[in-house]
Amino acid sequence: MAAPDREGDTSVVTRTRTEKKLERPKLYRVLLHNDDYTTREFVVWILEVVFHRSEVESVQIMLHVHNNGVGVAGVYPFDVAQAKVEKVLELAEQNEYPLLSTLEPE
Ligand code: TYC
Repeated sequence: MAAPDREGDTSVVTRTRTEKKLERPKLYRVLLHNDDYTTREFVVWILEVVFHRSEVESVQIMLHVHNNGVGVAGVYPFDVAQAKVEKVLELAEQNEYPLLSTLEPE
């Protein structure tokens, strides 16, 4: 907390910049949803190129989605998460797969 600035009878207390910077950004889960048409290989490739997952992690996440219907590809601040969802949908459309990706608050 900064020292109060005094002017007559009033005083103003200014919050310091370092205090503001400690606020954590809200995080969002990027989800992948299962479907019957997208290939396993394409989902693994998406996890590698969009979410920078290793091949082993990508196969594990893909199988989790395949078996459970939905799974978490990654957790990011809102702008990054939104950009990842858009990239997945763009690559899926270009490759004519119905793969769905959505966001949810953590
Ligand atoms: N169920 C798909 C298949 O058997 C594979 C798949 C996994 C699709 C994960 C989408 O998000 C997904 N070819």
